[in-house]
Amino acid sequence: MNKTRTATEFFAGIGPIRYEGPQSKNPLAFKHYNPDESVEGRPMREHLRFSVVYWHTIRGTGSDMFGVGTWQRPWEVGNNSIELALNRARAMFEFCEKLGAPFYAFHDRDVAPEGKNLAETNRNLDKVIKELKKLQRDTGIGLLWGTACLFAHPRFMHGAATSCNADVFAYAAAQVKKALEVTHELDGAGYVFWGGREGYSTLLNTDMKRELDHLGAFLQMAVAHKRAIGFKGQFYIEPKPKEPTKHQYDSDAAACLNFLRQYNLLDHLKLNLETNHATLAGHTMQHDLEVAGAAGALGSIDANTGDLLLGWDTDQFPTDIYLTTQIMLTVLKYGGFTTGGTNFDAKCRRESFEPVDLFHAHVGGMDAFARGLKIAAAIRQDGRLAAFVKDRYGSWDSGLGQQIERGKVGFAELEQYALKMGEVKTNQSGRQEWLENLINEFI
Ligand code: XUL
Ligand code: CO
Repeated sequence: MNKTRTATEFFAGIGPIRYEGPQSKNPLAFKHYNPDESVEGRPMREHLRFSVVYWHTIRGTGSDMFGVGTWQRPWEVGNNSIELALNRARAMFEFCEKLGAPFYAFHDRDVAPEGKNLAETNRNLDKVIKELKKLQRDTGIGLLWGTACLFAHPRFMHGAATSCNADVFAYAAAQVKKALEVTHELDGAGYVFWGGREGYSTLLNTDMKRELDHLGAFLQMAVAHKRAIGFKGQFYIEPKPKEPTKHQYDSDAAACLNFLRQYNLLDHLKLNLETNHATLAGHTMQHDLEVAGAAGALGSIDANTGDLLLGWDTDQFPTDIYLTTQIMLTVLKYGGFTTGGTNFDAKCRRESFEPVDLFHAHVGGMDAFARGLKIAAAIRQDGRLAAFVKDRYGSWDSGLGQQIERGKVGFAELEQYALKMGEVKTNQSGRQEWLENLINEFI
């Protein structure tokens, strides 16, 4: 640990964070996340694959629409130079190393400043990528996924791939091409497409079919470029229903899957699901995970939580054990993460302005997921929940149900069956209240 620290230490006096067990009163220790502890035959570190985000943790300022930033970030010295970008990279790796997070994630523009033109911007990016590569090598910390920021610059006011302006589509394509190349260079485990402004503010000025066709073509081009450069990482699409636009095309897991199917992309992209996006779509996170899992497309998660009394994307750190239990029940059910992981797309509150608050936030999130993982494993080990669900569908395991599932009967045979039966006499209780009590036995 910390073998790479040479010059400046940005989180002086903090870390490394260690597992001290549930009795510990040390706020900067894990009570439940014990990376080497085996759960269902796999160490927790490999189950959870925690990742820290560049945009909130290193680049966030704590500003909101009513006020400027409040966060103290010792690496933010001087203007937006390459020197500052390199400092931010070192701060990121110091943080991940002290926290014990094996991965990080970034947008291209988080890591290096835009230049006068695209060529200069690409050169800026290359300079910082070189340093990130070195930091990855020195620490063993890897890139969970890269992405391109296609929403902050004014050129993307109408969207990127779905812009009404073909020049913007071209610019976005060039930017994603480069972002894919640097993600490949850093051996990223994946690449995320979040449709930053791919949606509309009003249908009065929008040709929806044309925009969706363009988005499909854009992703086809990305798949082709991935193949051309030999990038083996997993592509993901990240659903979100609104914000910044009134309606985002990738609104939820089901909408994304339908879009991917329509444009022949289902074999090439899985889903990166974010809790607060699912709740903004009117779903639970577990709902969207189940939708993705059923389609074989559960890829990765952006771990955070919203405030259900507020209608926007508050990106809070997850601390709710029911939430993490539900998430891990579904993740384990579908075989766990392979290329994906638990990426904290979350930020401290504006009032939590000290660097140490970043540690409190991540330690809490990691412990909440560790508990969710252990509780989900215990529920699975106990077996009563799974046995109940299996039994509930027992009528499909033999006889008529089995014949229906195997496509052996049609409406005519079923009519004969129903006429003979007279009335259904075999319904059983759904036992929701008992099942809720059962979950509480483990929490
Ligand atoms: C926005 C969001 C993004 C994506 C990456 O709500 O979640 O940060 O995760 O572009
Ligand atoms: Co996200």
